[in-house]
Amino acid sequence: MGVVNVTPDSFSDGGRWFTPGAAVAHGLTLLEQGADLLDVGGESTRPGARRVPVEDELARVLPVVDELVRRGATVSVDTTRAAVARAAVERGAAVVNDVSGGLADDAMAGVVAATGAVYVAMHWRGHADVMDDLDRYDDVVADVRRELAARVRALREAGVRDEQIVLDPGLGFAKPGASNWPLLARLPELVADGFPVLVGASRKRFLGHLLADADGHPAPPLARDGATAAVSALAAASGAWCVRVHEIAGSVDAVRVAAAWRDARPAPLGPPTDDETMDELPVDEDAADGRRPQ
Ligand code: PMM
Repeated sequence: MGVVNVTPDSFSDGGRWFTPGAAVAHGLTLLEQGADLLDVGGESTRPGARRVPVEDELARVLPVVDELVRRGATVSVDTTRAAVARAAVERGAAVVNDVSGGLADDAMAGVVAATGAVYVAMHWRGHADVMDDLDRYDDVVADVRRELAARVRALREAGVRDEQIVLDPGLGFAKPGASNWPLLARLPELVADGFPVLVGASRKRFLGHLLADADGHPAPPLARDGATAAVSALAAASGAWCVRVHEIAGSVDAVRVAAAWRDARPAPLGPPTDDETMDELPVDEDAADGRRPQ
């Protein structure tokens, strides 16, 4: 999933694709580089960011969705607002990517149920201006899985079908640097919950801290793409369904490496048959002598 931020202030690429023409051109470049899906967003979720009025979000997003759909792209709309989600899906967006998992707008689940769109429910605890104060966890992986399970229950109650749902651990959202790593290292636990999983690590602060210079200054966002691609490879190898990234080429290669690696694995070993037990393995008597229990 390639990111098309139509915002003046995103932390990683703020303002670069702010006009509809620039955003569409950028989206087409990402497609050429191998993106399967384009995520169009009109509201920054940068820590501390203020909300934009819904009319502004619609005005930013819809012309870009229109044109990318017309050009044949599979489009996702990155929004927490039901009105924006509905308008984008009516114009051909296939996916609603909601960083609030439905918590920011009570009407969202109903719109998702009514439209049948694929819905990415991300783990979220509050808007960008307050999220850095909402970062207490007992066990970050267990807490995120439990809170996502609550979102799944609410979505089902509103009539959303399981086949529509994708889950996302919400890296960097109400999560201080260190707590992002267990969410990645233990991704198979989230995958095992049974829904496709999306990972959005691209250029985030915790990667900047990982790559800090000798004086402790974090690497700037544009210097985090190598680390992002490494996360893409490991996330894909851990069973992620999708990675959301700003720089596509490196992550496309990374995901291909993960797929080739997986495909070259031998089939998993089953339980030993009777004539395959350890007792039946040939023993090198000389080498084994000194190590046999007497
Ligand atoms: N991160 C950002 C925005 N949207 N959506 C999902 N599903 N997962 C994420 O981790 C995520 C997201 C923030 O990054 P940006 O400002 O660079 O777009």
